[in-house]
Amino acid sequence: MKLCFLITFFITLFGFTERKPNIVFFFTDDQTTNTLGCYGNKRVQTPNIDKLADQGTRFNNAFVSQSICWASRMTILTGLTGRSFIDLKKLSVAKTDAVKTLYSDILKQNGYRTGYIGKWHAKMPKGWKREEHFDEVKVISRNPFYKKQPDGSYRHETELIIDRGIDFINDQPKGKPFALNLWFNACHAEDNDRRPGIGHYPWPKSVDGMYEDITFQAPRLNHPEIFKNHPEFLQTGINRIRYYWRWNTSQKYQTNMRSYYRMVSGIDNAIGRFMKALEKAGLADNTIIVYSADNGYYMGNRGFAGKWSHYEESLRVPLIIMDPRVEAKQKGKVLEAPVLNLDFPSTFLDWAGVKIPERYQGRSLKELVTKGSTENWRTETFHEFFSGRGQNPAFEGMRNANFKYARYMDHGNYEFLHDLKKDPDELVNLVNDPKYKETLEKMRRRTDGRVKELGGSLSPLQKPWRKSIVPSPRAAADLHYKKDKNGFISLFNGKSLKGWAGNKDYWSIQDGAITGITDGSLKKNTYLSWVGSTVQNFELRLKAKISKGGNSGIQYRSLSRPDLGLYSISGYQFDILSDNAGFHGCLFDVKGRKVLSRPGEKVIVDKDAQAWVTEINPQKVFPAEQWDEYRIVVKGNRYQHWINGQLTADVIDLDSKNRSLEGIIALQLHANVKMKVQFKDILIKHFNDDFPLLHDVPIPNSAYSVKPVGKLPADWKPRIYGDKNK
Ligand SMILES: [Ca+2]
Repeated sequence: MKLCFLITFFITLFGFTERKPNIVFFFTDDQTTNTLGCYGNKRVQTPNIDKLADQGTRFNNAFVSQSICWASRMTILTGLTGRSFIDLKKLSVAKTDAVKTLYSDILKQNGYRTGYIGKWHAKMPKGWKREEHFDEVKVISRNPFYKKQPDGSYRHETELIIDRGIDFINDQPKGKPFALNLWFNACHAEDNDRRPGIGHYPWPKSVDGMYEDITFQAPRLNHPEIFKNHPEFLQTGINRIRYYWRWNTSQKYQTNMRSYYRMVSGIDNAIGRFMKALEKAGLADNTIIVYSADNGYYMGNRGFAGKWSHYEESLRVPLIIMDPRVEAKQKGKVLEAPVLNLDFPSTFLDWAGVKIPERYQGRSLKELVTKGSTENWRTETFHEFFSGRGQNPAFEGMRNANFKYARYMDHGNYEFLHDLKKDPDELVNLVNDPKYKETLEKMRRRTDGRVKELGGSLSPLQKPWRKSIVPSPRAAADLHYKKDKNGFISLFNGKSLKGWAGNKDYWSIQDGAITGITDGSLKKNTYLSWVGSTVQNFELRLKAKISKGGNSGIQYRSLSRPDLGLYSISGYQFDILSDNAGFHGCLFDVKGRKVLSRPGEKVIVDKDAQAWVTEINPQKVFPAEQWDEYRIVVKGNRYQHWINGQLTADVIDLDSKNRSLEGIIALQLHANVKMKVQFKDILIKHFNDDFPLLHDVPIPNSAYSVKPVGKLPADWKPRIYGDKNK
């Protein structure tokens, strides 16, 4: 003992000890490998992450043991798989023993300064304090991704996490090693904001406009038969419901893919900024960088969204480790060895020269990175899922280079066996194929054994399993909301702006109504948008009241326009103008074709965007300052508006280039007008998403052009449709 102490003393005194490396762990949320350049994606721009791969080791077979945010994070913090760290009786909180000493505590005991910045998502026992386990903790969450700064500007969480990370390294005392966790919220969706684009996948400003001109290919595995091949519990689980939030229509898919890619590039940009700061601080040559994600992600493949289930998209994550100290010949290596998130804490401790606790279930990746050697490495990995059990299908199973086995315990042990060599897309279930009988039995036994080692089987499900969705709903917007006896859903609770997004400087609740007020100083139109879903075919009913001189509108099938501002919207509008019978109730296309009808006009918009009046109904004018009943019916490409039962617009839109078949609902507050507008009793009923469109509707020769907006010559006269062909 004494001798030991003396040796340590002399080694320390004469500086014989190896300088301990710093560790920076970039951890993203919800990302598969296929959205990074270094993993073969030619479109996404991730030069800084690709550079890490060039200089480090890229793992082609990195997986998580349980594919969900919190469990993956807990596994890294504890060094244990889910069924080992969890209280198996409750399944929702960690065992006290499992979280008493995290890897960060052990690093701290061994001279490290530890930091945790970003998304915190863990299920710790009562009284557990994260501040006791890291020297510095700064939790930065999403919802919203954009945080208001003291100067009134907004900054994205990705940037804020890197800002604090740079502060951390700039404060680093000389001669002391550090371990810094930078755990992003991106690329997680803002689940409760289902406006495609900046609503659902908010990206940082630094990547505004990127990928704007790209049309994404449809998901590779999107054939309906692939989805239909699944057992009912996978067709009706949350993988399916979120598909309808994100990917089910081309418009949603394109907008959300673009936005998701921006989130990835936003992280890449921020990492580039951090790497420069690390260099500047003189720390780069002794800092190991780790890049990974908490779980994989379905982006439309198989008719799915999210993570959770057993396929590769869900379990596979990117992993890049760049240790600047390794020999040049090891740089840029790609390893096929199967590794897990479970291996991270063992690796961190190994780098620090600290003994890995016996209880840890993962292994150190150190030798894999320094020597590229995978000798005696594991050949199989265990995977499980049991979070939100009862609503999410729980499974357990094993994966090796040739096969994957999974059984869904709460569904009669429904089994999957995939031959990963012959069928890497996992489209064929070989469970009933006699040729694979032996393999199946072996995989079952391996799973049984591993389950036993890791803490045993889960107890049987107490309550019956609950479906989240029917496999193919008739209207995606209908999914989450309670309907009244006539099929209407309420979009406003009469009390708060819950479910709506907009600038709270202008929007509030007064007298039980959504109220927009401006003193005339507003320079750009601002909008309050419904975030619950996009809409396609529907009937919308509401009451509105507008002040004298006011100018407002109800947007539908519209688009977020972050290029014009965080709360800008364009698209179809039911125009509300209190004193101006020339527009009140008409159909207007904001930032597009402008006026498509004037009040009372029946209109057909031809394929070249020209609106033709085919009929006109005289209009009664409704005074300002009174509650009026508004009604909008949209079916296919026909749009009808009513005020107090009077038809004010009836438009058929044949202009396939400019029309919109899906989009969001929003309320407008106009710039440069002093006004107040109020909305209440907002009800919507959704019709089928596949409502047929009208084609080749004949335009009578007597039809005349709709009077445009703006200054017109004194002798302006409408064009006559029949003259067009003369
Ligand atoms: Ca996640």
